[in-house]
Parts: sequence; structure tokens; C-alpha cells
Amino acid sequence: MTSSGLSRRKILQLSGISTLGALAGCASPLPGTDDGGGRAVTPRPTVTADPDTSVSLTATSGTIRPASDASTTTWLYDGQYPGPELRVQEGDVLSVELANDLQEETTIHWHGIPVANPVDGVPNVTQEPVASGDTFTYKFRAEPAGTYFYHSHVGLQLDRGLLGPLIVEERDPHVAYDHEYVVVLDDYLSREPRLPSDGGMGGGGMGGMMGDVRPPYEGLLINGQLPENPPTFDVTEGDRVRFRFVNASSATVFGVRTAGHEMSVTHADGQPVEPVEADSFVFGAGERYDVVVEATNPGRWFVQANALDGNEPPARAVVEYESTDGSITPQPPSSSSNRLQYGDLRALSSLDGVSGDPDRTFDLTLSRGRNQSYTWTIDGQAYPDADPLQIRPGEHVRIRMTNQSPVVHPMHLHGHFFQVGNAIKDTVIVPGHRGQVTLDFHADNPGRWLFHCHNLYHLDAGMARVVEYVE
Ligand SMILES: [Cu+2]
Repeated sequence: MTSSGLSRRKILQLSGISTLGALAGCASPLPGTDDGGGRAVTPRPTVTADPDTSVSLTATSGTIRPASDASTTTWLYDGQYPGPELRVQEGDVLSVELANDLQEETTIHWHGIPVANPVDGVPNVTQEPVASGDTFTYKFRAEPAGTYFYHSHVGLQLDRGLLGPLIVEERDPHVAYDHEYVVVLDDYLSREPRLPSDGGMGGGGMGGMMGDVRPPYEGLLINGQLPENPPTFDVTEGDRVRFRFVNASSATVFGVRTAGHEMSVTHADGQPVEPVEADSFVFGAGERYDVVVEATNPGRWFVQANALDGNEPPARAVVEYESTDGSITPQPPSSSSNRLQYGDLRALSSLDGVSGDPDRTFDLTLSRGRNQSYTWTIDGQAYPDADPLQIRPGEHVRIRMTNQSPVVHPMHLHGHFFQVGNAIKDTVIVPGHRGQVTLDFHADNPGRWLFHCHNLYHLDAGMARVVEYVE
């Protein structure tokens, strides 16, 4: 067992989990644990070891050019977009010194990695934000292996360019592949992000009381490039190619297809699953999927990602066989007939501490605020004016969510993986129109952790709670 709480035994079918549970509408009060004390937990220690990898990242303004006729000056790490790829071996100690050259305060969050609470990067919850001109060092052990990303957690900074991939390589991958590409998907805003209540969404008003409006994105990006300027992934016939897809967008649910090839989905949110075939998958902001593609169909093929909630032209990259004439027109994907579902995912590992009945259950309603302002709420409360979800160390905690709005909410829990169905994830889409999702986690990482929608505008408009450990 690793200190992250994942064990290598085969997952057990969970009993007692239903996405149709009755809704009580409130959390059970503390105290209320019968057996939680029997599962002692050890807080993540502050890492004192010398780092295996030390890097510095400077948050600064810079210009991106996603196509020859498109550019914008925005905020970036080291002037790059996406930010520099950080790549370490599982278990390595990574030290990152953030230098803030912006005129505003900022932080970095290590999305998906269950770090110790003080380095989780949530302003005013785990740390004081890093002031303009200051530095802050994040140091943590990079485990478990997986495809992650890092990003600012202050305000709407993520919808500028303050994000980058973080790859923790496994020592012993459960699938074979010859080489890999990291595929960062994003939505492209060419001006300062603003909430609708601050005039941020252009025309279209507030989207009605229940619905939503979308920022005026100029387009959709793969690795920082618009579809008229697609990046190329070179492959060799016969190779097995791993693609690590990261939805680093602020407000886009992507549907992803690879023309001419089936995908074997091998990891969900970085965690290994039994490989499952699909010709497309859908993922929300903050989710990741790794797939392996067998290069057995020479030609030039589009990898294509369209916005399910927008009408921008699809983001595109080109898979190009070295044996193929580079001047031929890439082929687009045909329509999907085998879209990945959450129910298809079977984690290779299981989470400790989430079998049987939960010690504590929260029934949470996700909805639009009931007033004219642009707010998004969890059980009617808009963060930061919201009660913490209090738990005790060692508990098996269940969160049941019902979405009373018509738009999807990709819900993300900091500091923990959770079990949803037979998958282990850190971000999960709750479908609109009374969609329900149940997740279970083991309270094995004491601290104060944000649980929130990863649509950045929903988060900034209140769709968050602090999960707080109490003794
Ligand atoms: Cu949301």
C-alpha cells in the first residue's frame, strides 16, 4: 500500500451504492461515527527530504499565438502556453518555486494529487495567496503515478493561461506503449475573463434563471493551437501510442474522437483501469483520460474535440504516419457509435476504507442561485458564505449529488481520490436535469479541502464547499 491509500488488490463490487438514493437534503450532524475510530489515519507528512526535481515557475504576462492571425496577451507560466510540462517519476519529491510577477496575488494547485494540505494551493483555505512580487515553494511527493495538471486557483486566472501538464510516470505501466503525447484541451478567451454579473459573457444576458451562458470563446485549443493551425503527432506504423488527454478548460465539456482508430482507455483521472475500447469519450473540465492507440491504419487523421456546450469549431490535432505524404488532407472522424461511459471503467486498484456502509453521508443539491445575481449553489449556499462539510479522520464519507440545473457540473474533490461506480477519480460529471452521482472517499488526509465545480465560472460564483476535518 502506498501512502496515498491506493492498494493493488482487484476492486470489489461495491454494494449499497445507488445513484437513485433518497434525498434527505442535509448532512448528518457530528458526532455520528461508530467505527471511524478503528481506522486511524496519518496526515501526509510535510516532506523534508531533498527534492529529486526542483523547478521554478514564474507567473507572468505573455503573448500566445494559437494561429497565424490570432494572438492575445495574457498570463502564463514562464511565458509558455500551455505552461512547462512537469514530468517526474512516481514517488519523487518535487519542489516548485512559484515566483509571482503578476500584478495580482496567485497560487498553484496540483490538480488530482493528494498532497499535504499546506501545499494544495487554495487561497485562504490552505495558504495565504502569494502576493505580487513574492515567491512560494510547493514541495510534495509525486504519487500516485498519473496524468495531472497544475493551475492557478485564484479567481478566474485559470481562464487566462495559468495551467500546465504534470505527468507522474509509473514505474511499471500496466499497458505497453512505444511513445506518448500529452494532449491539453482548452477553450480560448482572447480577453480578460469576467463573470456574467460583471458583463463577462457578452450578449445573451444571464441565460435565464436556471440555465447558463458561456464566455465568448474565440475557439478551442489542442496544446495551445486553434484548429486552423493544428499540432501534429507523428506515429510509426505498428507502434502503440499513448495519448494523455487533459481537459484544462474553464467551461467546456469536450467530446473526443480519433479518426481511423479505436482508443483503448487505460487510465481515468490518471488512475489505471482495465483497458476498455471506445471510439469516443466525453470529459468535463478537470478530468483526464489516457488512451492507447494502435497505429495500424496509415494516413493522416484528425484527433478532434468538440464542445458539447458550445458551437466553436472542434479543436484538432493531426495524427500523421511517417510513411504518409504530409500534403494529403487529414480525415475527420466518423460519428461515434461506442462512447465511453463511466460504467465501463474498472479501476485496477481499489480505495481503502470505502467498503460497506458509509460513516457519514451528505446529500447535496447543485443548482443555480434563486435570485437575479449570477450565483451557483450547493444546497442553496454560495461559497464562501457556505457551511463546511465536517468529517472525522478515518471515516468512510459518501457524497450524493443531485443536479437541479440543466447544465453539467464537473465536481472535483481536493486531497483525495474517490470511488464512483468501479472507477477511482478526482473529478466527476454530474449530468443536468436531475442527474445524480454518488461518490465515496476515505477521510485519510486531514486538513481543509475544497470540493467544487470545475467550471471556473460556477466555482467563482459560489459552487464550492470546504470539506473540513474535525476531531
Ligand atoms: Cu458547475
